Amino acid sequence: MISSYMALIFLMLFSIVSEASPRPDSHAPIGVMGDHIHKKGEVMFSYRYMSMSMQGNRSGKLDLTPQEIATGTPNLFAGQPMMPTTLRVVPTKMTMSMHMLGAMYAPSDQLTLMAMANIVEKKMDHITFMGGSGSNILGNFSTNTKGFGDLSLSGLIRILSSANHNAHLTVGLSLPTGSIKKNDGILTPMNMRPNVILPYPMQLGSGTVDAIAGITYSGSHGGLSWGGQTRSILRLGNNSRGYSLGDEHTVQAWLSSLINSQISVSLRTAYFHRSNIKNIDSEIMLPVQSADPNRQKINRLDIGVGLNFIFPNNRNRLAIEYVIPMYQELAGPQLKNDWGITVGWQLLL
Ligand SMILES: [Cu+2]
Repeated sequence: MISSYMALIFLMLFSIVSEASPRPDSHAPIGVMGDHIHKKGEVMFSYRYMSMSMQGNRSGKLDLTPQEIATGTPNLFAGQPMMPTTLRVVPTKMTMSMHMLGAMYAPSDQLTLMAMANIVEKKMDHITFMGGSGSNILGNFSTNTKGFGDLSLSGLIRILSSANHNAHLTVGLSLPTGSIKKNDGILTPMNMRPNVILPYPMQLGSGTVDAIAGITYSGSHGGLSWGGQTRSILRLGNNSRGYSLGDEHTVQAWLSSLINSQISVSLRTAYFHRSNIKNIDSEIMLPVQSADPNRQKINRLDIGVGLNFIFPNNRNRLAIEYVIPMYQELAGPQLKNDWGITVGWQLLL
């Protein structure tokens, strides 16, 4: 009799513990930002390292060679002094890496506050074609930028909370802590090497205060979990150099499966849209696609595979996700996304 009571108590304790212990898939794949909220009083710190690579050019859905661009793509600045009629500098590859630090704090069960800061490093490789026409190559050069990106501050507001379904709204601001005046040396088609303000994709921030808005849902049943998120970044006005980057919208969904109580694997698909730049930085005037405000729009569908790991103490999480594009349509020519990887560590205090 006593032993069966003991067994019952043990069973109850065990079930309470296992119910209370978080699952590795209670966080979305690590490439998703602001995917979860916290219980009152919880504090979480996170570090993510993101690396992405772009390679080759495309206009619309058509791939273009550097020679095709240098001889066939009109230069926005044609007609101005020293300006060729076609683009004569062609980006061939770009890499970007980012160290992202995040902090979350929940003043109540309904509200989680989140801050994210990052350090960005970018590198772009180019071919410079000789003179105003033809397909003779003058040389190659790379430009590099590095520094703080924009700082985001958000509130995550719970709108649905049940055993298997959760949802929250995200409202926030991105503050223009990233530079929009980064410069570096380039090689011009006339064989000069001036130091110039670099084209838009090499800058580190938007220069504007941006609104962040989104909705996130997540659910689970048995060994499976899933979720979806929409997230938009809306530029408020023009920046100090007179332009505003295109608004960005992401719509995504993911599915995760438990391997055991510590490890889950995930599959994610994300649709990303970015508009062209409005207005222009009057000092960014080069015969290169990246200097054209109307060659910035992106429609892209990505697919990602990931792994989440939660340490037995339930306080530390490690996660990794690898993403490749399935489809991309670019107001081009623009460099195509090739792959991206995110590795993250999250610590619940
Ligand atoms: Cu968190």
